[in-house]
Amino acid sequence: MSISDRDARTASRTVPSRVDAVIVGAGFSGMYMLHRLREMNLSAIVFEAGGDVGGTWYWNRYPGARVDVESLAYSYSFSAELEQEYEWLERYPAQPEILRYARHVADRFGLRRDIRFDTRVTAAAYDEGGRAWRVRTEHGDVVTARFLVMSTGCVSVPKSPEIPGVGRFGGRVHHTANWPHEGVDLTGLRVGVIGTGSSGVGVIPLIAEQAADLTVFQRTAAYSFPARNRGLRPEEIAGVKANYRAFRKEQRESHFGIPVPMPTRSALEVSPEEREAAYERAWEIGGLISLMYTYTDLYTSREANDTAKRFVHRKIHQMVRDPRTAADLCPDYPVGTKRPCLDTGYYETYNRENVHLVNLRRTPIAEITETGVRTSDREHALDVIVYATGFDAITGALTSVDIRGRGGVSLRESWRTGPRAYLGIAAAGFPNLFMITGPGSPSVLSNMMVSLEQHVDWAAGAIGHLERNGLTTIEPTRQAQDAWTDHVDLVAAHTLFPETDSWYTGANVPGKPRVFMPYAAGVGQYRKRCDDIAARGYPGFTLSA
Ligand code: N01
Repeated sequence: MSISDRDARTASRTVPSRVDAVIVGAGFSGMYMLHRLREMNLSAIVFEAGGDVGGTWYWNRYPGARVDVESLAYSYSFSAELEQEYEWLERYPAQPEILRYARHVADRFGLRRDIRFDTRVTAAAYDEGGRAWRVRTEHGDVVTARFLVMSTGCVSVPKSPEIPGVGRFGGRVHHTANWPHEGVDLTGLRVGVIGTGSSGVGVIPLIAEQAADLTVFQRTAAYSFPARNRGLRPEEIAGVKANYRAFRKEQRESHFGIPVPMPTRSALEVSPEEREAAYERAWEIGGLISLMYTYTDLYTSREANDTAKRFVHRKIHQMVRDPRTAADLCPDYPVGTKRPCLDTGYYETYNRENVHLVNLRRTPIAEITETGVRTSDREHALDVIVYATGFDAITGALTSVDIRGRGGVSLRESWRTGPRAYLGIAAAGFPNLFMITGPGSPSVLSNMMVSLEQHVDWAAGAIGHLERNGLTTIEPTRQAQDAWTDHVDLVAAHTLFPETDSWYTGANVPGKPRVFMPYAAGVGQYRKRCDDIAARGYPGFTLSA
């Protein structure tokens, strides 16, 4: 057990009855929020369902779990000392390295003393008379706080696989988002993986190396780009560290929170040869956005997107020997409209003798049985089922807490037809509630580190504004919230995103309203807008004394 583990477990379970702020979640956003509030001499307590800091990186421990943004960019910018002293090892670090970073930050800034681990927040109700939130936990703690910050993350509520017979299977069952801390030995076993999003694409090549036999159950094929992961060279680390301020500025002003040159031309204005060469170069560089950043219109024009789609299909056919398997692995939707995956050897894994792909579009799963998975044509006998079936994303963690604002109105109920949040951070009827990277903000369409720092800074700025001006509450007007929600929809409507069923639109969760949730105009533009609103004294918000 590491020192961090020990500290986390022995941390005091004393819970103050009153604080300035309750923060829900001790992932990267909750940790930074705590740090910011402390700097402002405000008291805060963090409740965290997991046993340590790290959020998504605490839970998602499956083999192959890696970040898809480069480490030197996927890191906090708030402390120059932290930036300089921390040594990243890989371009795209695996889960243990990122968790190590989260723990380092918790230790370095002494965060754990204000975090209560293994404590899930169940409810939060706004008391209009007392102008405070009353927050309840699963252990019966009740804390009164002026501010409630939901740092609950965008992919933190695993989606249950809605397949008949799920509870019947007699073998071992694992979900990638809740992987056993002690690891899982799959040597010599018959394993089935259901789901081929980022988690499936990450875990499949490594399970294939261990298991006697691996069957992949694919409903929707993923676009996966090569990660080209490698160790970082000392000179490139030194180069970024020497210029970190300029690098961070570029990140903040960029579209995705990742500094890369913006494309300037349409995919349709160049010759096929030139286009092919550009896509080849992007494929060689690898990473999440190289290919999607080759031309200006890959997210907005079907015709342009089709050129990239055909390129990736050709690549898949080059990598996968069996033509039928290769064809099954080729997605039919526009590239990039579901979150693309990054992989190391994903497609090549299907050339192994012990790996079989089941195309669920052709032979859907009928049920899970005691001994395996029965598809429409046959039974697949298994020892282990791994669900890589994703998350109730973006809103799931917010609506899983019973949050009630003015008049006892429930956030869950008021979002029944889709989430509504001004700037994606605050909701009308819920004073002093901040949702870090909430629906209607760039969130998952960006480097989350950049977006969560910006939201935390903005929330801290708003709280500071109240403090300095003797005000008690901040709350968006319904009019501003409606206008923002319409604007988010309008921006999305100019892109190809809403055309594809994905967790961005809630289409992966049966019964969830189908709304494209992230704000697609980019983090640079979004930040300007948020800063402008703060500078002008928070138009669109009601501030009360
Ligand atoms: O989840 P997903 P994920 N029967 O929703 C399938 C981040 N992340 O955990 O598309 C059969 O993408 C589902 O099929 P379909 C990243 O932002 C990052 O993989 O609904 N199949 C799909 O194939 C990512 O995008 C990293 O038809 C079922 C898969 O399960 C996000 O988290 C790593 C099914 C779910 O894919 C989510 O990724 C991991 C059913 N009943 C995650 N239900 C990195 O940074 C679902 N599926 C590298």
